[in-house]
Amino acid sequence: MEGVENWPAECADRYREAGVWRDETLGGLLAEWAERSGESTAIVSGDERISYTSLDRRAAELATGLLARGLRPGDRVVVQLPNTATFAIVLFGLLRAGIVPVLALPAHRRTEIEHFVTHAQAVAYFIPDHDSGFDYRTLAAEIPTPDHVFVAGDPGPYTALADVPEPAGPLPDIDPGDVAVLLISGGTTGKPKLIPRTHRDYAYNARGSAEVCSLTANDVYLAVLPAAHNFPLACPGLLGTLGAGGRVVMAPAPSPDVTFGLIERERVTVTALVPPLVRLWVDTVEWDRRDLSSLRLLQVGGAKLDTELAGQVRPVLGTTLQQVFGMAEGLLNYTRLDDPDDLVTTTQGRPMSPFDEVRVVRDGVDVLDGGIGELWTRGPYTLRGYYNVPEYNASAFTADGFYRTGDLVRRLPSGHLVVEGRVKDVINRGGENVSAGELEEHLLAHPAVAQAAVVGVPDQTLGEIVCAAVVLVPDASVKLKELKAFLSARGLARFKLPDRLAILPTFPVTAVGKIDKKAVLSRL
Ligand code: OOB
Repeated sequence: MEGVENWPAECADRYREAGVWRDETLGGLLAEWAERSGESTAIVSGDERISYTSLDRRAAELATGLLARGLRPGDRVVVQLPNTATFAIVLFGLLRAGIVPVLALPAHRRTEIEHFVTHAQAVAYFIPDHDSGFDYRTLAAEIPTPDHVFVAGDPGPYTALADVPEPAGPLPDIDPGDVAVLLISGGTTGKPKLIPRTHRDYAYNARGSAEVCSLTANDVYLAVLPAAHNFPLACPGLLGTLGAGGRVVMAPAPSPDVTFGLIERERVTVTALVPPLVRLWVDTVEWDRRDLSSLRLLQVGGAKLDTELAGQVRPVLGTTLQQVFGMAEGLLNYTRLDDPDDLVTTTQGRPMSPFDEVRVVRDGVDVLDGGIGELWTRGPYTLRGYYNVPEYNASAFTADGFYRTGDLVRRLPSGHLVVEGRVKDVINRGGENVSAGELEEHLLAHPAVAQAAVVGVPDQTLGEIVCAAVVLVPDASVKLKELKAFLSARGLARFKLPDRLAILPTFPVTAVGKIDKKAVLSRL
């Protein structure tokens, strides 16, 4: 595929010899899993239960049908489907046909979808008729229309997805080094970028993650976050669970009223959440009596989990916590199941693979363990360049292939990383730099504060001033003066104290449920 930067040959050889890269494609793996697991249930979605055999057959039939309609291997399409069995069938159908999905999230709207369609020159768009009260056909009508719009459900003026499958016929040979999917970057600056993930690197991503989580055929994974996001898709998520022979349950919404019922009914053993959802689950368990005792592992990632909330996971939810510091670009860090509690509650884990190379860099030089710097990384499942943006890639990657993550981290002697914020998330208050991440942590230590987001607000005199936006715990109250005294008592420098306090009822969140700082700023 054009616009994709490959790993240099010597790296490829090394990864292949070590067996981390194998001669496998994601579509081919499904066929192997179907041979192994046959009639066991692969996917549960509402009342539907789909076996491995049936998932494999339906993927092959969809692939055949798409090729018969003129789609070609290497074509790009945009997929925007909620957590349903259809998501899995469409994904594997495309993988089988060698058609590359841009995995959009259900919350994306015209600006993002239009960008994906034009940037990837997509020839098709896959949507539900409606979901969570939104009619996706109206969105299809607003974008430069690709050749095909396939609709799960009532197609309106478009093509019903149900009409596409044909009896399975010959399918193309696919190279394990070909791009399998284009993931969306979670980046907060500019338009989202597209991340090429190859069959073999993504297969390793899922397999390595399943190993770290000790997944077996007895595991039941609940997809709570949108399945198109890397975390629930392959860390180990849907792909890792199917690889282990387990069962994936699709949650139509992340709220406890939906998910707790599914955990009880399906005896769910593993799931993954972003921190704001952990807060909601912990608060709900206090009065909700549904049985969550089957849950053995709760993965939390996507944004920093504060230590106090981390400490509540085992006592309140009755399950082992795993912190996951990952990125759609590749590198995954996990706390291990046998790590001591203090590492699990206070760090964001260590790299998944012995082949992950990690540098912590400040002003161009590597800092010693314990110092804070920007995380640079390369490895067998970390991209070498975003799709088709050569100018951007020139600054996002070093000449020798390290991806500059933009995350500020501290590395402990054990190799565990602590995320300290984002390189650019610094407020310049009249020439003094205030790290948003640092101040947020201190704010969260205040008993009245449930969630905190520190943002810079334009100011005539200082350029920028520090605004602490907070969501309070129920029935609590706090004043700016009191917060400042509290922060001073914690030994914080005077220039770092917030100039403004904004109390919000809830925080706006991104498509995957992280606190959306840009949107917070616009609400002040
Ligand atoms: C995951 O992926 P993305 O691509 O949506 O976002 C990646 C960024 C990271 O660069 C970092 O800034 C932040 O999200 N992040 C965390 C974190 N996990 C991700 N910041 C602090 N603590 C954490 N535990 O968010 C993602 C992908 C795979 C697995 C898990 C998360």
